[in-house]
Amino acid sequence: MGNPLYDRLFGIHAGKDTPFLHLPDGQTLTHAAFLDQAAQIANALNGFELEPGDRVAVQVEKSPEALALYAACAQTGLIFLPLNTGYTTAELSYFIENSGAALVVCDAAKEKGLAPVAAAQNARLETLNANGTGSLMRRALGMLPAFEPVRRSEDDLAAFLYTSGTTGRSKGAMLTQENLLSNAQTLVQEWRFTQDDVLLHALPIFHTHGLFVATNVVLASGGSMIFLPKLDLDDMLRLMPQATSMMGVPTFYTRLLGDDRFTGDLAQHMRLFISGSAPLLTETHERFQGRTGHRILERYGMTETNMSTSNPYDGERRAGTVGFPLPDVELKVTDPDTGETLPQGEIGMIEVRGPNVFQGYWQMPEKTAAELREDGFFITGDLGRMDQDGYVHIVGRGKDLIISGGYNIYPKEVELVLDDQPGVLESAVIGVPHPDFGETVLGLLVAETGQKPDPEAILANVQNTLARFKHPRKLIMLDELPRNTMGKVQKNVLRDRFKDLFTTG
Ligand code: MLC
Ligand code: AMP
Repeated sequence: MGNPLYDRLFGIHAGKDTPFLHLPDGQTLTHAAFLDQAAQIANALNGFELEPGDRVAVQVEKSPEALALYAACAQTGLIFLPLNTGYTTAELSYFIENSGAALVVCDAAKEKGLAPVAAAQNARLETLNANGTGSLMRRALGMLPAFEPVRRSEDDLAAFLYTSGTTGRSKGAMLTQENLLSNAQTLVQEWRFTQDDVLLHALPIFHTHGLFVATNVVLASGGSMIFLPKLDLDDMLRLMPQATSMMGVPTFYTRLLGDDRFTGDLAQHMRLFISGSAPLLTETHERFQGRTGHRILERYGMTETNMSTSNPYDGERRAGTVGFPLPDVELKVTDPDTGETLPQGEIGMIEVRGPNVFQGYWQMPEKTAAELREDGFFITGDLGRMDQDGYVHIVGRGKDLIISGGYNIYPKEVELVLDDQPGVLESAVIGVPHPDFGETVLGLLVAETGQKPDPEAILANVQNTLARFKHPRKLIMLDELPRNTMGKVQKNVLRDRFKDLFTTG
């Protein structure tokens, strides 16, 4: 039985002096050196007396050591729970408590704030900094670089990723080893990744895209990555000549196109550009092809399902579509009210089923039951249709969700914070088009009678509560919110009214 996740992604590279991580300073870490480091961390984790299945909540900057911690969790059977580096201590407290994390690993800068949270949870607290220092690595460095992986099966949980909820409470999506492995192996085939690939990796590694799509695909294929801490155009342009492939959210592509140094010549040798996590505008797709000759391959997925569809590697990559369901993934478009499958071509709710689909939300049986049908189909909340050639089009969202630069923001969570601000009677938070982030957050406020809330002061107030990427880019006062006859706020009216706020003038 072994430990399929560890064996098939990491163990297959044991002893190989092949490159795995190319760092921006020119250093290269081999597979063998990376696995040695992972084994040392696994030995350190082993000394913390954790049990397989325990959650390890990790909020650290992107670094080789952070990735080695992921490998070490796989090796020790611990559940890896990565968290956005932008989350505030208030947000982190929820994830740590809700998951019942037994170990919290954070940057030293966050240690003081998190100490009481970890203590309340009886969780151990260790640090890991961007440069690979910290208490965890101090301990790991004294350990043997070998560790016998803990036995696990494909049905065992490997990771929790928290996804925000429509009610404002985040939900921990439980992913098994099989969920991750099956998807990685499918994508290697579909996108023709091999050991000769060098992926330009500038995504964060706390989300599905950067971790389970990009990293797992590279691991499963035996290729290497140019591992950049974040999207930095200077680094990207400097290092692209050494890459064969790139994955990014649409903002990566609009930023590249916005830079004159990004020429067709620079991209000529590249094999593949992939986009996902948010809609890629047809206009971006066409401009990219005009500049480079490459047609970006767009795919669709989510935290709960990993990847579900992809445009073809060979064959037409159709702009404005997310391609076909992946092998082993069933996709249907249903009537959102009845759940009945609709005829091909009609717009409805996208539902998916397959080995990629998660097991449910941690300790939230009602929410799981509401979204994951007994027959295994997951109700994605995305509205779409399948055209006559089988290409899936995402046409909107049935869920009240904003996607800004590939990060998801649930308006309810922001509204709850705005409603609490002095002088505010009520608020509505919507997503409006934005040239850089695709969509951005706009807050509309109604004042209590006789009050004059100060938008600047409110924006300053939300700093400690909400991660920066969730902050409204602007707050606008309204006399009242538009409502329908049922009293429900008509967000479509607001979205229409403010749609040009950031894109013109
Ligand atoms: C950073 N900021 C953002 C932001 N990213 N604000 C809104 N939306 C975002 N996405 C904040 C910064 O804190 C900063 O605050 C200000 O906005 C401007 O920062 P920046 O320097 O322009 O941002 P940058 O660091 O360049 O980051 C932008 C980005 C990054 C788009 C490169 O957000 C990114 O890498 N996004 C990828 C997200 C991702 O991996 N999503 C996949 C989810 S998985 P200040 O204080 O300076 O104003 C998924 C499933 C699937 O969806 O299908 O893949
Ligand atoms: P997350 O919860 O962060 O995993 O975000 C998943 C959501 O991102 C999906 O439910 C979609 O709404 C959106 N998404 C991902 N890929 C695409 C895409 N290619 N086009 C449009 N939306 C996408």
